[in-house]
Amino acid sequence: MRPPAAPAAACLVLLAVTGAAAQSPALTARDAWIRATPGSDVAAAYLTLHNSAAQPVEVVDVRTPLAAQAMIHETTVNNGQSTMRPRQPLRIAGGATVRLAPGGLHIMLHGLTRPLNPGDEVPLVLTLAGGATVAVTAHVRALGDG
Ligand SMILES: [Cu+2]
Repeated sequence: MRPPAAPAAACLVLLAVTGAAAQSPALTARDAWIRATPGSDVAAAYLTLHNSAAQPVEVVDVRTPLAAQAMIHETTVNNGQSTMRPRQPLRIAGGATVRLAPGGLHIMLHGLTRPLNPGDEVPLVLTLAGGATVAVTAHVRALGDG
């Protein structure tokens, strides 16, 4: 005979998971924008991230429906040579604000599904370690505008 406690335990686990997902993450994203690059299927997105919790958070994934791939990169200049490399997962210390801005950290968008024009709005979804997501809308600016 099956112990009657098993289905009740499964129910409790399900409730716990649902409760965790409903919590709003400690990370906020704002001032998101994208530099339009005419004629290219790659673009860079910038934004400001703030972690309001005491514990660090990690951004482990970035997605947008308008690009085949999105990933956090960091540009560094060595001996006058500019290179960029993946910086994912991106760790944000408790209470810290991290700016993704031209010349440094950025979200690289590869394989744009259509050209981005100034004024367009592009949804971005950041996934944190643990599974919480943060959605933000990036506004497309013209090249040389910011
Ligand atoms: Cu890049």
